[in-house]
Amino acid sequence: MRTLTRRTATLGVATLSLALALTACGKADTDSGSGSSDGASGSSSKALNVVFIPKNLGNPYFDASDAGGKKAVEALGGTYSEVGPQTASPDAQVQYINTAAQQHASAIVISANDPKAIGSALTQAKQSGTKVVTFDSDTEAQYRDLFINQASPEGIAKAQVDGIAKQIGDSGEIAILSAAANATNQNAWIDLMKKDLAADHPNIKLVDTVYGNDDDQTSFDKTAALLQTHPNLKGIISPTTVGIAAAARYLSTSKAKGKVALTGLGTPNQMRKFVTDGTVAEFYLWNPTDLGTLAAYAAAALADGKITGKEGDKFTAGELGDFTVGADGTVLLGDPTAFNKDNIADFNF
Ligand code: RAM
Repeated sequence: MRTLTRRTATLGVATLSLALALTACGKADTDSGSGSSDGASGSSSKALNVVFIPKNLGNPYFDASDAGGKKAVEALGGTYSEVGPQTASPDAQVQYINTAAQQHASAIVISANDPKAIGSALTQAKQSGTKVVTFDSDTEAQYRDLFINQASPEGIAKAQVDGIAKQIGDSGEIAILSAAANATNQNAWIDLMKKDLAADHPNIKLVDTVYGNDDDQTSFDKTAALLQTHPNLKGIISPTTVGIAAAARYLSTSKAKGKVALTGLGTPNQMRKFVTDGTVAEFYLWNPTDLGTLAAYAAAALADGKITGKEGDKFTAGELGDFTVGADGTVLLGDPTAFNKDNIADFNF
């Protein structure tokens, strides 16, 4: 666990100047997506105005992460807004990126549904002075200033593969229920999971990978279809909070409950009842609220000119402490946590 430290005096000065600039601009917080339109473009004297764009709205994971972002932006005296599409499709975020850039947002914080599809919109935003921070799911590196990574992809993949292996006696058929087919984060984890399976679990056979598009009903239906298509299925890995919750809901009332294991990445609040009723033994996640907090502080440090996003840059993320930019403009939050019946009551997100 990361040691908690207080914000530095330097950041306090930055906070004050941002607060003064905001007062001058007279813009209150808004959830409507209309950003500040003070006409400046990315200079350090500009009021902080950060636009969060999740993969899709109505996803409790992003509700938690963006709440962390809102709190951090407001603690810095800035204006926060959240806008985004209803569906997690590749280019659905483009219009929101364009609007944020036209309104001269200081920074966009975005989780990408596709590594390329939003690239030219982000490039234009950067050219007009808006800093671009990806978090949770990255784009190709040239389209953003920083990527805030929740945990190492290797650690996330291994936790899920070892988890399903433990639950099915390290042998038998499994399937993956993912998010959108092009999602950068899920696809990176799936590639690593396949490698882990091949290297460490030769008796587990991955028979199918299906996509629920981070949509509850689609994920529910795909779970039903998986069980029908693969009658010998022993386990499902769902590396998406939407997918695992929908799959758990399906399993909890089906005759496969307790016979087909389910693990993956979920939020404790969505999964609590399925751990309690025995549908799910264990699943994994990092703290999405902390991820949003870290992304917001990184965005503010970029917008304020305190960092440029190069390797070795250092900044402070409020009570989360100090962070250093690593290779490829990536900042790492920490390790994933395992949730099961012994600890799930301790978490509320
Ligand atoms: C869903 C989204 C998100 C992912 C989590 C685990 O909420 O796909 O990008 O990080 O699951």
